[in-house]
Amino acid sequence: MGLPKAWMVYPRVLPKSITAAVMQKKTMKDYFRKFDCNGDGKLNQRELAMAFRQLGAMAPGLRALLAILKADENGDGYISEDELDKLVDYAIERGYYFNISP
Ligand SMILES: [Ca+2]
Ligand SMILES: [Ca+2]
Repeated sequence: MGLPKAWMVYPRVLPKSITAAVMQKKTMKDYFRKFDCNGDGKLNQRELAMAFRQLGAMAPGLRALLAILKADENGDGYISEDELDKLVDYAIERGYYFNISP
């Protein structure tokens, strides 16, 4: 009989996918940070648009605007360090990702 197949596969697959998700978020966070071109510690729409363009966005300006609407919690029009997580969640939700080799 042996163990059910799912039982054997699950424990090996799950930790790997969690690690991948964490890596993905970290990589994307670092990626967005690089686009703070004027060094004010925040991302404005222009800087975000450049980031989304390099991620292959069809309409980076619009994508940046939508990202700000979604992730700008204090409403100042910029994505600051503590809003980066929401920005990353938004980007992943929209299907942006990095190919990270294991
Ligand atoms: Ca900036
Ligand atoms: Ca903000």
